[in-house]
Amino acid sequence: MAINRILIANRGEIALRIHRAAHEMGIETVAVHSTADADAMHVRLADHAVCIGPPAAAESYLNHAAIISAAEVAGCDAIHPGYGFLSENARFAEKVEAHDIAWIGPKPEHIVTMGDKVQAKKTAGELGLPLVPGSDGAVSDPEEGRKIASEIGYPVIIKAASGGGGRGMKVCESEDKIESLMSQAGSEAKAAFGDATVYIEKYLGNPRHIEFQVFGDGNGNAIHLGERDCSLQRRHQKVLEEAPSPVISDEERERMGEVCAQAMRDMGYRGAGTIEFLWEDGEFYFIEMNTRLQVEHPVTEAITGVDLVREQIRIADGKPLSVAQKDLEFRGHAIECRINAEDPFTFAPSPGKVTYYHPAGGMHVRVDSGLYAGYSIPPYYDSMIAKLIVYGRDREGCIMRLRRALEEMVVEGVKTNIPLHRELLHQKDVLHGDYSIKWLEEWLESRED
Ligand code: MV4
Repeated sequence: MAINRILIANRGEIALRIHRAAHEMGIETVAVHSTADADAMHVRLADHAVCIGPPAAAESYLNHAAIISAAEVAGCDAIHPGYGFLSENARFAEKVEAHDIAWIGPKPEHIVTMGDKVQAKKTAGELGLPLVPGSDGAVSDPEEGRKIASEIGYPVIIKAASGGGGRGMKVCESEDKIESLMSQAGSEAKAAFGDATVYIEKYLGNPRHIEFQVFGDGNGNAIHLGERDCSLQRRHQKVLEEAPSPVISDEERERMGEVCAQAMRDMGYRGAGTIEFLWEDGEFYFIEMNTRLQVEHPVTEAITGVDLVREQIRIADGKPLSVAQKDLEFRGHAIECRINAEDPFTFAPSPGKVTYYHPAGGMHVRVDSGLYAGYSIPPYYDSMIAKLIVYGRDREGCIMRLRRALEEMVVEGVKTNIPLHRELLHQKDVLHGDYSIKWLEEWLESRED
């Protein structure tokens, strides 16, 4: 049973993050990589490395057979999928388990449920999570859509059941457009996801994106680790995340966190999960649940002291959660800046050779990155090259330290969004925690002139 060797089915900073947690537990690691990633830091540090295919992710990081064969050949007893790629692929998770390899992730059935947004919402409602008012499940004909929309009131939003991450959504302001927007949303969803199913919700005009981190042992024990505020985003890409949210009181956290934890107990949820809410005028509205470790998990680690990847591995190994809810304390404030290799004005990706690299350091400063001087950032994957995570006793102290860390950080040879983060951390609204999901895009537009 015990896990002795983990295959890391991912790349970049998260592959390194998983390697570090494994080695701290005395567990060996096997990196699988594409030909484009042969020189990656996590490949160098892993105990073994297996090249599984060409640069295109579909033929390497998404190649079930190549990854499972590598696990068999290298004698791995567990697979960690990281985020993205195969992390929320239930069929892959099932195959892994069918090969008697531990899947470091949720039960496949829960990945399936939460992957279908209509099912997810139904399940969340049954588990007592507050929902955005809307259709009770899928809406198939325009007549039904018109009826529901007039009941909840315009504006409404039409969403694809197989969507998520903002893809396939249409805002509808008035009844005369509902029919055409429903059919548009349906055909776009069919083209993008092979599933035309849509549902309808009240459109919230100016919400915050607040998500709760949860963890279950798969046997009915579960905890929450507080919330993260991820409202600062551009085109559904988060730019900066923080914990705790500047707008959530200790009482609200305890209340909503407990609702989330109880829901996970009732489900028998296993592993790491994130329950996403829109928050407006003091109310939470469930939108989706992510059945994976998230990019921004380190801000939760900073304020709780819990190593979330270690916890994932322990649970996959059949061990109990290492911390009880009553022993969890939320202390201080943490902010993460996602550092991307991109033009800070046009956002065009900027791959290429890193000629000089100086990460920030000092007290309470964490840089999760596989970057080094001489490394060539390949053009085939996500542009995120580092995460800068800073902790402070309070939000103001955290921001002052983060500004200092951003001053120190140097990446040469490629363009990065470090200048954007420096500017962002001087904006009055950001300093006051006064922002919604619309703030960043509006600020970027106003900055252009
Ligand atoms: C919404 C919404 C407003 N009202 N639902 C976008 C991603 C997907 N997870 C859900 N999304 C939204 N759902 C209702 N009823 C606005 C968004 C949304 C959004 C949500 C979170 C973070 C950033 C966002 C950016 C644009 C729209």
